[in-house]
Amino acid sequence: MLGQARSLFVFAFALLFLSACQMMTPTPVVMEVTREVPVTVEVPKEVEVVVTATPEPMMAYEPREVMARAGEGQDTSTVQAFLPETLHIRAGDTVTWKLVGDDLHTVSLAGDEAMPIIVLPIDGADPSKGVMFNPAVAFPSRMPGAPVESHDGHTFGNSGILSHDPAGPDAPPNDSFSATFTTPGTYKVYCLFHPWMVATVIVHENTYADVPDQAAIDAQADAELAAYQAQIELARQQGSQPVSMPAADGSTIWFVRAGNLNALTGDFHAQVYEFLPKELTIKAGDTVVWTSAEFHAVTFDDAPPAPEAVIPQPVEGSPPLLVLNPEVFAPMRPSAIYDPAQYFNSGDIGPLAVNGLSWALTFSEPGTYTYLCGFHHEMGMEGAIVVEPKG
Ligand SMILES: [Cu+2]
Repeated sequence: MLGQARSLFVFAFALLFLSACQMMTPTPVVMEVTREVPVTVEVPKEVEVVVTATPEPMMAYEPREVMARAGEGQDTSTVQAFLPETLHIRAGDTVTWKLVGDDLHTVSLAGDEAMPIIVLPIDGADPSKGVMFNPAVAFPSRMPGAPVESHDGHTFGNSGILSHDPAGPDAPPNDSFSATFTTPGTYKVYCLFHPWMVATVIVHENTYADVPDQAAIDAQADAELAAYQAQIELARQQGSQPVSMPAADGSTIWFVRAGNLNALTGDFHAQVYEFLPKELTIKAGDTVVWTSAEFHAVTFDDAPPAPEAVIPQPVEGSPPLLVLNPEVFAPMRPSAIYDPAQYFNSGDIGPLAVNGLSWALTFSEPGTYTYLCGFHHEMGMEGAIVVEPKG
């Protein structure tokens, strides 16, 4: 979701990363314990002999840092999953999730309170005055330079919006999130943008021997990725053929998928961020209906470049407000018949959207009309409708 807004976060994160983030890993603790055990030996007479036994030194558990992935897939191939989906670690271990794919995600740990909602009114109460990303969602819970957060299930922890782009002129990108799991138990890790993107961290006692090493974790992640990539190829094939039905007036109604996922399984983890078919040839008078598999928009932009999805609004002394641009998020349909001289936009359509699951437009004039997804065009989500003369 919102791949388009990536460059804006450069500005947004600049304030948070004025000093370079220092990654603080826990110092391994090695304790040598010598125990003096008094042993009383019975000997004749009143002589008492005390023998001091020195057992093997006990090695305390050495905490590890293991790496996992948040999201995978390049360009329009999108894997919305934490890889591996399940991690076995020991209490005291630190997990670092690194953003690998091109889409935006968060790595978020639930605390005792409900997770923050994604979007808030700028004004506090009145959404008609504009909405923004909730700062609790958009920005990291850990301040730059602060130690890695410990998580025991009671405190909210959040990466903020992960992005490959640098957070500022001299700052690294906010592209990973680490947490130290202190207490045995089972913990869930969420992406606040993609509700189906959930990982499970099973934290064993620190004496537990059978946890996978990094090589085994990577192999598991690669195997899960390969399965998702196979689903992406299948979804792409399923969406490549145009689908149509005759309309009552003799014209044709065409269906284009905005984004696609495996139609048989409906699995949201593997998605194609494309219009399928990408280019569709129709006749003048025909209607195109777009349906969405996720969070996409159909945007015919009369005055390129396309508007930014998020407009940072500076705030003195704190991170900017990340205002959602209504030009991209809200529907805009000046007429039922397409007019190249005007801006048409479906707003967000699909299962995560508030504007409905589909959006339609009728084309009356021959020509080639390109369009894009207002949220994902930077990832390559663009299409074209070729309108041929009738008859
Ligand atoms: Cu999209």
